[in-house]
Formats: sequence, C-alpha cells, structure tokens
Amino acid sequence: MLERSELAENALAALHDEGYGSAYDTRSLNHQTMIFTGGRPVRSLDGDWNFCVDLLDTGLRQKWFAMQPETPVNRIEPWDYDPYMGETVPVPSNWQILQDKWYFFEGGSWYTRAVDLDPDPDGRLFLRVGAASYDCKVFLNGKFLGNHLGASTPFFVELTDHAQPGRNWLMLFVDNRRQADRVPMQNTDWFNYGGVYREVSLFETPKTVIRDLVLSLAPDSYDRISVRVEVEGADHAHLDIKGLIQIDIPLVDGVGTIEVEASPQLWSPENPHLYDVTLTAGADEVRDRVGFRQIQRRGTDILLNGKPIWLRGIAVHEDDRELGKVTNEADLIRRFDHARDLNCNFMRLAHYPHHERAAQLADERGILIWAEIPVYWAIDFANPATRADAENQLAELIRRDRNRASVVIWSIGNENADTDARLAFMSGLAAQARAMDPTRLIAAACLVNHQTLRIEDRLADHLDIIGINEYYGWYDEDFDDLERIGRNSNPDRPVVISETGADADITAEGPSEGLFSEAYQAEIYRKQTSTLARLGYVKGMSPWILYDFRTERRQGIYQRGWNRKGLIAADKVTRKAAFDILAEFYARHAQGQGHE
Ligand code: GCB
Repeated sequence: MLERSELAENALAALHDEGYGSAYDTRSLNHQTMIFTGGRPVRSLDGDWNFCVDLLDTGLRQKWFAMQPETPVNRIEPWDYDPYMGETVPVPSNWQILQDKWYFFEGGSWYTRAVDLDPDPDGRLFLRVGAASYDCKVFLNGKFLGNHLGASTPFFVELTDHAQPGRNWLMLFVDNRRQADRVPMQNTDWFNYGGVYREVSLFETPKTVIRDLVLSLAPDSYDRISVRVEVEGADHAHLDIKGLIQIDIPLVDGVGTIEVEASPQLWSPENPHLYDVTLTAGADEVRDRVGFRQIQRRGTDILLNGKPIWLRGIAVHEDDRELGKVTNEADLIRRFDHARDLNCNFMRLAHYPHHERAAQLADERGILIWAEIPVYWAIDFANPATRADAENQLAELIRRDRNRASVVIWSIGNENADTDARLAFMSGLAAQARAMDPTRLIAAACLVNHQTLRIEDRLADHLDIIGINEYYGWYDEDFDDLERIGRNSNPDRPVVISETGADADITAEGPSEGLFSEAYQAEIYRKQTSTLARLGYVKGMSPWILYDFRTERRQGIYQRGWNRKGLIAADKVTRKAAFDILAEFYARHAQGQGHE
C-alpha cells in the first residue's frame, strides 16, 4: 500500500531512495541522555509486543511507524504490515530463540505496543531500554525520537513532550545487522543475537531530575569520600549515606562535587559491606547501595585496600540454551554459585557490558569484576564513527556501573592487532576511562608477540593491567612456549591471564581422547595452572570459560554451533573434569600455596 499513500510521500522515493535511513540515524540517544534510576518507582513495559521481521527495511522506506491503528476491513489501501496486530513476541527476548525460521536472521525488526498514560503536567517521563541489539530507533505516536547504537548498554528517551493522555503507541525498530563500522565489527566468536533482550521501563520524575550520582573513596584515601551529583532544576541536593554521612551539596549549573571526611567500613570479597544511600534534590529522590574500597597497582602488584591480591577468576558470556542473551536472576545466581564452587574471587564479564544486575550481585557477594566493551578483534580503528560508537559504549557502561565497588577493572578491548590506528583509538579510550573514573584500573586483553615470544604490546603503557589471552596447548601447540614467554618477559605492571583453555565436547558425540575430549581439556588446565603459578608478575587469571556458548563460527564435528571451552556444558549443570582442577588450584591459592 504505502508506495502510493501519503505516508511514503512519494511512491518512487519509497522504492528507489537508498538514503531512506539517514533521517533515522541521529545517534541522539547516548550517554548524554542517561538519568540515574536507582530506587525510582518503575513501570515495566515488558511482556508481549507486536513483532515483525523486516529484512528489506520496508518499514523505514514506507514509514510503517506512521500508520494509524485501524481494523483491517476499514483500511482503504493494501498494506505490507500492520503494526497493531499479528504476531507477538515477549520482551525481553532474542528472536533467534523464539522460532527456528529466525535463528540466523540478521536485519531489522519492528516491536509495537500500546502504552496508556496519564502524564503529570508537573512531571517528566523517561523511557529506558535496558539493551537492544544493535541499532534501536524509537518512535512514539508516529514520531521518530532518536536512535541508539550498541548492543549491550542501556539508553533513555525523554517522552515528556511527546506523550499524550490516554493511549500512546510505542514502536522500536531494532536492527542487528553486522556492519564494518560497528563495535564489534562483522566477525566475533559469540552469537549475534538480535532484539530487545533486556527490560523496557518507564520512569516518571518530578521536574527536577537527578541525572547522576557518583560515590567512591577519594583516590589514595581511606578517610575521604568523593561525591559528584548532576541535577536538572535544583541548586542543592541532600546526601544521606546511612550511618556515615548526611550533607547538603551546593550545585553550580546543576553540578556538585565535594569530598567529605568519613571512614567507611571497607568493601572486600571477605566483607562485602554496602551502605544504603539516598540522594534528594527538590522533589526528586534516588537510592543506591554502595561499597567503598581502593583498587590500585604498585609495580607488578594489584592492591585491594592496600594489600596485594591474586585474582582467582573465571570468564563468562551472557548466553543460555533457552534464554539466549537474556539474563534473569536465577541464571545469574547459578553463575555466582558456580564461581563460588570454583573458589573464585574474580569474574571477567566478556566481551561486552553484561546486565547491570551482574555487578549488583557481585557487590553483594564479594566478587571482583572485570567489565568490558566489545572493541573486539578487527575494528575499523581509523573510522571516526566507529570511535564515537566505542566511546559512547564506554561512557554508558561507566555511567551505569561506576558505583559498584565490585567493578575494579574497565577493559577497553580484546585481542586487537598492534597497529598505529589501534594504538591511537585505544589509548584514547584508556584516557577517557581514566578521566571519567580515576578509581579503577584499566586493562585490555592483549596478545603475546609470537615472533619474539614475549609479552609485548605498545598499548601496555596506557594500561594498569596487561591482560593476556593465551592458548598454549590448544591453538598454540607447543606448550613449552608458555614457559619461554614467561622467561622472556619482564613486564613493569601486573599481568592477568584474561583467557586460556581448551574445548571439550562431553556430549555422546564427543571424543574420549585427544583434541576436544574432556581428558585433553583437563590436562591443559593442569599444565596451565602449574606453569602460571610460577610467574611472579601474573596476578590472576580468568580462564575461558564457565559455560559452553553458542557461536556461528564454530561448526566442527565436536562444536556444532557451540564453543565448547566451558568448564560446564551448555546445560549449565554438567561439570567437566577441568572444573575440579581449577577449583583445587584456586583453593590452594586462597590458602597462600599457589606460588610454587
Ligand atoms: C579468544 C577470544 C574469545 C574466543 C576464544 C576462543 O581469544 O577472545 O572470544 O571465544 O579465544 O575460544 O577461541
């Protein structure tokens, strides 16, 4: 229909205009539109939404978002889609998991639902989308309100001036196509899930809005807390950290930055103490639960609250046989229980920002966290649009999680070739992370130099921790090279083995010996742990990986669409032999017997 309707404006344009997308690519929903949501009353928009896949972007070309609700018999023209009826899908979800025909679908899709509102004339209204992969364009009542890039960070849209009393129609166009300028780019070793896969919520606020609240121990101090607040529409705010601080904060142009004398009980894995925090400004109020700790590096040591710590970690993806990339509380709790059984004090949330609940649980349970953005493998490092996207994802992650004491490391990339363009791009990200947050360590997962057999990376000068992904005994067959690298290298800062491991297919189709067998994987864990424990500058490890995970690029007979380096199979129940080997190694380490 719409080729000849008023919506498409011009029939030929709708068919032949390849510039149709530019009006909907403003990237205006980014870290600058974020608000602080902790403790706010929330209205969930989860549940069934009307859904349609749109491989050809017909909906953008024909402006489906402008169609009015109408019963089919009353429509006067043929139409290609009706946003208001037909198939529904649950939000949050990934379409790949819902129907076989969508398993490998990469493209655009339309989500539509009614939202009944009674807007308060003295209030404001914000929509939050927890995550939508990768480009999400927001339309309310037929009007485009902006788009967001990035598959794993939340974004906000202020609806105040667009919402109407009564029925409103909210539409999201969500596009997971892999493209050259994206972060990550086309090639990854995890599944390209699409869809709105984290919660969608509405927040009503008064006219005054607390946009940000940042709390931490002041750098190098145990008796001063630094506070930064950002508020629209007030000239002072009041902070209450229960049992510790009650203070008025004057705001200049909406921003207040102070340091207050206070000696909080320190947060640590042994004592994950959290304080209840309330911030009020005008009629607005937010809450949080915040721990205070210091994380620093000194030479090749990592210091937590002034004492050297060894990171007994495990890497995890967000992936589940039944849920895809959707995370729920039960899945997270199982993950943390498994980490506890491994005797971990550390977790690497690979390779993109995980659900915010992960770091909240880590705060409660005393697990240190490595959080990262998907600057993964080949990225178009010379492209300013790619850089802007990476910078925005980093800013959104830091703004979302910087009150989490558990998060001790921001990682700015994974296994990127050491080129000039990459150095400029990633040193810029390191500087950005430090400027936004001077209270954490900066890392990246680097590669060893295979020619010189040394830990060597020009980015290291910009990092606090050199992450090393190494697969000696697996991709690099000569295990003894790991010993050589150990001897040849003399890093001036701590190294964390951010990945090591091997595949093991323990299904009925798996082998009983050799590559891909459980025994082979176990042997690699034995050799890796005994070798790494002897290297004094290695200050932790996060082997690859807790659970087997889906990935399009693994199609070998023992893989069949899965990366099987998990210590636990895809059922998230069956432990492989390597699980106990790592658990025992960490138990010895925790008792101070790890170093031989
Ligand atoms: C790596 C990557 C990770 C892969 C892993 C593997 O180095 O960082 O994303 O999944 O190796 O299994 O090859």
